[in-house]
Amino acid sequence: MSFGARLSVVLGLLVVAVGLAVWGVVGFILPTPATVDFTSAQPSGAPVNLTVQTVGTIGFGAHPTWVSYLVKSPGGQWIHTTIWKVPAHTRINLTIEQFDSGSPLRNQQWGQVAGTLGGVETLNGNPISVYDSNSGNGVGHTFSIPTLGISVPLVGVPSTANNICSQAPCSAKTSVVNIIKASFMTPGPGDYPWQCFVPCGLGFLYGNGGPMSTLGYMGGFLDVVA
Ligand SMILES: [Cu+2]
Repeated sequence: MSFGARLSVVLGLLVVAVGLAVWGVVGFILPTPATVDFTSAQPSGAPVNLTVQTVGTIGFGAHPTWVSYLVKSPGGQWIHTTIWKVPAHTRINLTIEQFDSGSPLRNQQWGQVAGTLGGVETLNGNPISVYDSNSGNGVGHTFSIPTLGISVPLVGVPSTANNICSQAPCSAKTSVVNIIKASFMTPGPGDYPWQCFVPCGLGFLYGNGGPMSTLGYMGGFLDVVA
């Protein structure tokens, strides 16, 4: 190997080492959203009630204009995080308060309810197994856990409503809302990523940057424990 070749190998390895160091330090410094623990919220084996909300603009924090999920703690407090600890092999009764408007889906597949008990969600009390996003108010977000085959489309509120919430936490008493409910069973222990599949990151490339790619907004983890 010539001196030049050896030099470029060394320089190449140096670049990789520096890159890994920067990646590690940045990852360490970046804040991680808190975990809300639902494992002791009810007697062992009993269903867990998990209530979340979606809002078009969260109205506070580092990115007040971003779209986001929030979760209601077992104590009844709204918390801005997307990491939820739940017990394994347990029925989760999910309630999603959807305060955001919607639009026709780029991929109609995401109008399909999947992986829930009975293969349905209820939209303001009416069971549906699929939603045609080209009708009505379209779909704003999905709650999807790809590794579990679960997906719940969140039908949008009318974009013409004059009481659309723009400051979280939102209240169904004062803002237009769609209440979506679905139940599913948790699998064995593990960290299961969940996310929204509607490119709702307004102002970002193809709608997939910003809140769509930042933990704590349109994606998180279901931390399933034994
Ligand atoms: Cu979304």
